[in-house]
Amino acid sequence: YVLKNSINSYEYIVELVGRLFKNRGRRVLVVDDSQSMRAIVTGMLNTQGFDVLTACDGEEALAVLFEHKDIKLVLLDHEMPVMDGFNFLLAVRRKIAKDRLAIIGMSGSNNPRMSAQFLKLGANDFICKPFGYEELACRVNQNLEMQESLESVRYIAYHDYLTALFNRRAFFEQGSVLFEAAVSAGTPLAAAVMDIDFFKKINDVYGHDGGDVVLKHFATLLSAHFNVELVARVGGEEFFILFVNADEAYARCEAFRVKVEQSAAMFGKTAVNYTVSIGITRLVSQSLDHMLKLADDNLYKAKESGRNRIIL
Ligand code: GH3
Ligand code: MG
Ligand code: MG
Ligand code: MG
Ligand code: MG
Repeated sequence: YVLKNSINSYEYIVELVGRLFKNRGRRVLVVDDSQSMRAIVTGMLNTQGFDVLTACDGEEALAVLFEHKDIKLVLLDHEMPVMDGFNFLLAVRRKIAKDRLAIIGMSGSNNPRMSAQFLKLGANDFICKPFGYEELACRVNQNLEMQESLESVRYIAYHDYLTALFNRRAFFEQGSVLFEAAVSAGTPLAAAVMDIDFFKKINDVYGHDGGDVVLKHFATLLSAHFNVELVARVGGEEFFILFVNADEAYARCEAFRVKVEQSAAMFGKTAVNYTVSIGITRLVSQSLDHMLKLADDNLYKAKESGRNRIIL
């Protein structure tokens, strides 16, 4: 009898335990002027494992939101003193887009346009008061899952799969911002293009997997060495670096070139030695693209004159 009647609650408990683990550390903000509403919603969300913060009007909510950058979702009442839900939405959406922070409007108003107004002002979803535990849990979890899918798509779009470095798209999007800033401030930038020497030979000797190990090894050295510069893998064994401090570029690249020369990638038990050639330019020319073209010309000269060297 007990077994037969506990199947539903057993499934419920399994689901809940899963949620508790999944939601641990996920931060949600509940904004409502009613103390009892805040308590009810907080209780429901705590059961789901969420870390819940509260605010009793829009202005307080803005302060909480900008203090806690890890808030992923806001449950937002409409009528509140000081700043209502609509004005909170207007203020937040000027700074944080829909795909970075989920906002779910809540209202018990009988105005039939309430939900549409919330959505038009930038809410991701709407829930009608009074609501039950199940609907709240479904909407909150669904909106968070959507945010997390977007986050992983964003990550994939801007990173190289093999090395986890930024890719070409990330380099040019972020690099253009730095380039424009340097042009308007009149400060010189430097750009470097790096290319592993005789990489085809590494592939020939150790196979494609051996080549991949070298690429990962190189990427690890690169991100450890150039930890403040913008670094990206832009092609097979080609990498771009953008220096905001142009004066340091040559010395930092030379130290890196030596580091690459003196360390080896481990392919199984085999130490694979390799070197890198580097072309640098420190002009601010008409575009970032053009700067990299000039750096690439220097890379070509570095290759021509014997490899494992830098041309500035
Ligand atoms: P150089 O010193 O002139 O740069 O000679 P190189 O052999 O490095 O020249 P090249 O740029 O022609 O060779 C690059 C090779 O990199 C060709 C390509 O098969 C290989 N490659 C490109 N992407 C990958 C990758 O993701 N993994 C591996 N293992 N090889 C790759
Ligand atoms: Mg209210
Ligand atoms: Mg080449
Ligand atoms: Mg090469
Ligand atoms: Mg190449």
